[in-house]
Amino acid sequence: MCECIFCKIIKGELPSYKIYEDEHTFAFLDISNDANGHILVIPKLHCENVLDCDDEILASVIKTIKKISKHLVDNCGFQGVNILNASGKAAEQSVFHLHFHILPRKEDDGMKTFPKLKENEITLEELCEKLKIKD
Ligand code: DGP
Repeated sequence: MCECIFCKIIKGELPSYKIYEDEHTFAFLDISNDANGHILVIPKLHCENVLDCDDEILASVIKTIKKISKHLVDNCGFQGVNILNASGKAAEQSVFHLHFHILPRKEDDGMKTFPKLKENEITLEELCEKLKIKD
């Protein structure tokens, strides 16, 4: 039996506030009840995060994220969204069923959803050499 809490939410074995559902995806309110409507979008097929997610399933999750984001802006009085994902323990993922957070934003909401990080000591050129995908 699957012990994953998000799988249980999809199956209705745990309660949730559903925002949207289609064949491959499910969206519901985050339990934290913060950020004027913090929404989680997940695939129905279990995977841990973006690193092991099937490409087509991931595409359907992104499509649902766009649909909900447009709805928030077109119909719910928001002017933008932040879309966040943690993939892996090192990235502070806490529930290991792929999920994207949607945070609806208003221009004057005062929320700080992007961390200001310390500037690197190595140059952009060095970083690019280290990180780029080589043919
Ligand atoms: P992350 O840290 O990116 O893995 O986010 C996990 C999110 O999942 C966190 O914002 C809280 C949310 N969450 C955890 N358990 C539940 C639950 O049982 N119901 C709902 N609706 N959200 C949950």
